[in-house]
Amino acid sequence: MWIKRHRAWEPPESSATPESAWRARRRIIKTFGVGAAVLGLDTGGARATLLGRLLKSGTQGNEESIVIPDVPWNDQLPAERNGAYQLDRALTPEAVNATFNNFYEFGSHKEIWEEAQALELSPWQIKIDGMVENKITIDVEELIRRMPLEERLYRLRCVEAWSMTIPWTGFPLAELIKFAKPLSGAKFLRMEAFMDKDVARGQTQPWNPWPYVEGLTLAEATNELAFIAVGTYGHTALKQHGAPLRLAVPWKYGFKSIKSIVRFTFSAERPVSFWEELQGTEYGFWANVNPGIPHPRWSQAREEIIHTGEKVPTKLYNGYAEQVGHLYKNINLPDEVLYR
Ligand SMILES: Nc1nc2c(c(=O)[nH]1)N[C@H]1C(S)=C(S)[C@@H](COP(=O)(O)O)O[C@H]1N2
Ligand SMILES: [Mo]
Repeated sequence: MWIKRHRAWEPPESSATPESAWRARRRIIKTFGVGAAVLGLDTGGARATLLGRLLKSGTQGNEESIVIPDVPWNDQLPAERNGAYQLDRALTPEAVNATFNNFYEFGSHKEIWEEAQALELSPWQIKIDGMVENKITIDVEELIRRMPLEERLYRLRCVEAWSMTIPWTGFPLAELIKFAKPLSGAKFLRMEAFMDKDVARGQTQPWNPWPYVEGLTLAEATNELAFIAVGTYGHTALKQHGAPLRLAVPWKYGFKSIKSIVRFTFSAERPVSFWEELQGTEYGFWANVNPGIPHPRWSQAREEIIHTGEKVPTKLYNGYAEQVGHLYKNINLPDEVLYR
């Protein structure tokens, strides 16, 4: 039986069924008149079919969701593609990616693109602070103009066992770190998203530890794969993808890739991330993709490629072991900590 009562304190991402599945299921029940009691006895197989149906029905895309923000740095894009990052599958159509998002500031379901349009991108200040030489508050436009932009094709694997592929435009996080000049004692980078209850209704939910926070070790943050995206599909990033600045760390579960960042803080202490604070045993600080380490309540062995309905085996580090595997060789932590 896969139906699980949603408790008010519990974030949707910690439930085996994403919020949108509940809504889709209610639609299915309405359409076909199937009683909840009958569905309550569903087997795992029926669950997979139902989730598959949701992923397909919820991911046909909507061209209207592609609203390119009108910002002064639009002239910086597109940028040349860095061919070093190849995909083993097709790019997800933009209308699909732009319609199916996780961005809890705007709601705990997937269809937040319209709400997210309320985000004001300009002016947008970025604060760099903590253990750095160059403590600074800088306009995002100035920062983007200073950074070397390129395009990269990355996979994204959500902990909810679906995946997509996205062409990001942006710059290596290592470039921002070079600009900040961390002091020798700095070991971690904490990133914080915007906070504005008037714009983001999700932030009025008192049970969530707003603002959204994420963190990396400096070794991870300076790895070549760690990328700050300012664009998607060759233009300025859509608001629903986390404009104006969003992290892309494709070897980690999607929740690590924090959207709409306003602050980078360097520290000696490990920061506590948003999901870790909510449910640390299920969504930890490390969150490296590993098909062999299940989430406490479901398997991570496979993933559904959204829009295609195709289910494929998940790869260690989401297929990026060559770039990041060495980072974890000498870390003496249990697998349930490093990969969850
Ligand atoms: N600020 C913020 N960043 C966030 C989230 C969020 O709710 N708020 N959700 C995360 C999760 S769970 C995922 S899977 C990805 C989804 O990115 P996408 O919507 O661009 O595909 O964003 C991540 N970054
Ligand atoms: Mo996610």
